[in-house]
Amino acid sequence: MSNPTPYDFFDMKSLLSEEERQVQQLVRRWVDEKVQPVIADAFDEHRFPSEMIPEMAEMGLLGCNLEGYGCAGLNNVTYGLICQELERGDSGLRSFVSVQGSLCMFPIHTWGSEEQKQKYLPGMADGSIIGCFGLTEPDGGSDPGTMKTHAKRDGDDWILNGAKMWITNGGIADVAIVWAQTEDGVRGFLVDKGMEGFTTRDTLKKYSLRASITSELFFDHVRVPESNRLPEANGLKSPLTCLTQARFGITWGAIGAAIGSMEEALGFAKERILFGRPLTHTQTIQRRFADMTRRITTAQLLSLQLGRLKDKGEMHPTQVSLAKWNNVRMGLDIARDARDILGAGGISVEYSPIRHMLNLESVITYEGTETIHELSVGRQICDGVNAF
Ligand code: TGC
Ligand code: FAD
Repeated sequence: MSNPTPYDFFDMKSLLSEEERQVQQLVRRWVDEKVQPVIADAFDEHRFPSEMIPEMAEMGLLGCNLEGYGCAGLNNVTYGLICQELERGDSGLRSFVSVQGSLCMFPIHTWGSEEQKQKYLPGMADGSIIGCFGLTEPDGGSDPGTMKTHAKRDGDDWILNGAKMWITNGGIADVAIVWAQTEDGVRGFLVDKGMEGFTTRDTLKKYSLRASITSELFFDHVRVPESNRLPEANGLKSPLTCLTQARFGITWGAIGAAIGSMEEALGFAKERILFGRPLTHTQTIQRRFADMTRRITTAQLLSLQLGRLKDKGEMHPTQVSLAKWNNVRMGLDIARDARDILGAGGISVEYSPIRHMLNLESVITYEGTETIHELSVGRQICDGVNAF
């Protein structure tokens, strides 16, 4: 019997395959060597470190759980572990990978024509084509069914009008997956950068996800060929299905942010001498680290079982909702507590918890707010009654 360790208290490692462990180690090492030394400055400078895209692509992280077209074909648990390690670095990197893989490559892979798959997927896997996903609009992201962006058929083309807001990667994207209302319901369109009438504007002065690009997208009579419509995407269910993929990764990513925060605070508390003894020798500090360990461990086991269900094709969207709600709340609470344990130093970007905490303020809002996930779970257990 081995001693439980802080960040793997229930020996989750033993539940992973050799391949899952190896990929996790690879990404962890890369984050420690390449991301940790520079990410605080990138956050401070409000800069997405796009120079890291080729390296992430080289490691096979983009669209890693998809098959073919240059994708790595890894299982979903491995995808989750990748998200965890990236977000231990910064939510901005995990966001980039979530959007590229789960929100952009996934719909092309699932509902695209063969021509679209050949045109976009290999380039998206090797990082030469960047995608963004436009669902949210200024009038209320929680209720995308009321979207105003619309596309009208005009011969062999569609005419797209409207606007999207809060779009990750928008300003650097080569292609935007845009969800629009049509006479036949919601449909998905591949809007290429440079199409006439399509413009973007970056959202500046954010206090969260500063190492990530967030933008508005504007469509003013953009002529989109029918060949750029996702032929098999049909109704609001399609974008919501993409969200389920990305939310799954977020449940793991939040664990990474929590671990990153706790590592920093625990290292500090062991060294900080107050009242003649290290902080870790006091009862309340031990209780706080014990509580962090309890919550991280619970989240790890939740996400692992979710991943095993997903790999068997048995994962239900409301299970993802419960895990996103639980794990992001856990990550945010731990980041805040770790920030406090660091004392005044904790407000400096020199330490990671405040960065994780600020980032998680976005993560708890995007991909469905905490309330939306609570109501999704509530609806599931209360006979499907919709209380939204
Ligand atoms: P509702 O009637 O519930 O559903 C319509 C149809 O969709 C199906 N469905 C889902 N399918 C797959 N996954 C899910 N999560 C699904 N949720 C619903 C549902 O079964 C139904 O199918 P059918 O066959 O009966 O037509 O729709 P509703 O209008 O009542 O809305 C439900 C609600 C509130 C849960 C949904 O609108 C919602 O999830 N709202 C939150 C929106 C959201 O999360 N937006 C995120 C935008 S993208 C983003 O934030 C990216 S951040 C990326 C980053 O940087 O990492
Ligand atoms: P609203 O929907 O206006 O919600 C406001 C408040 O009302 C929230 O607290 C909410 O929980 C609450 N609320 C809503 N409905 C109810 C109800 N029925 N009962 C009680 N309370 C309710 N979107 C994309 O499409 N693509 C992206 O790439 C993307 N990236 C993002 C990146 C960042 C950094 C951020 C912050 C957001 C991003 N989003 C993206 C948008 C995100 O998905 C939305 O912000 C989110 O869905 C919430 O929508 P909203 O901001 O309009 O809030």
